[in-house]
Amino acid sequence: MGAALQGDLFATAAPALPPGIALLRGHFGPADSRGLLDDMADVLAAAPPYRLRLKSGAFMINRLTNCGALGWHSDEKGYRYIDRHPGTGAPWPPIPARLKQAAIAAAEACGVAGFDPDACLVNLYAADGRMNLHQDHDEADFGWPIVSFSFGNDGIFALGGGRRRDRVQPLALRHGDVLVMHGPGRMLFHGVKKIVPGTAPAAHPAIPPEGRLNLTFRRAA
Ligand code: MD3
Ligand code: FE
Repeated sequence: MGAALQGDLFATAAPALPPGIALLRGHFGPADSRGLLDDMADVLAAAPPYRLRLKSGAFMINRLTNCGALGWHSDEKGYRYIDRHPGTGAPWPPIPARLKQAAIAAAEACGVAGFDPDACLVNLYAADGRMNLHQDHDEADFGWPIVSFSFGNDGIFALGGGRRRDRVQPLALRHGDVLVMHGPGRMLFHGVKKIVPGTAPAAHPAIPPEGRLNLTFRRAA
């Protein structure tokens, strides 16, 4: 093999993901994606996305909502799962059957049997959306995975280690991608650095214009 070609291969090879993090690149094709997004549009109508207010009084940059028996929320009492939309006072809408089944199937494809999500956190990123580095630790049993679906513009995801100071590796999460965090991957620090304009293959009413939609399926209780 010529040196130049070998150099190219090394330059373009995707960096290996740590154990417990599985990326199913382009898992959902255009038709599947559209069907799942149509279901999400119904969820967004029943449970309007809202901004969390921080203790400082400032508002978080992304909007969020939930479906499932429980939904992630934060207020003066701190971060936790609650059973109602704080604005409407109504129970969160159920996780649409196709979405729930797709999350279970994605977990199974990564070797996890018996995943039964009771919460789906819906994060809506505008063009300037981002998410600070954090761990997800409000769930009852970290033995269950988190399954993430991405739609819309690419998000430049930052995947770190078990400590906040560990170095992070960038990873583009694209329309139709699925990421599964399990076992040694479950408690890694992670965040979203930026949204890349013009990278979404198609617009959809459930995706913020020029933005990104991320769904994370969790076992909260
Ligand atoms: C890696 N959301 O909602 S999804 C979150 O793109 C969240 O909206 C991001 O982090 C987003 O909490 C990332 C992918 C993800 C979710 C949970 C993880 C990656 C993870 C937990 C451990 C390690
Ligand atoms: Fe997270």
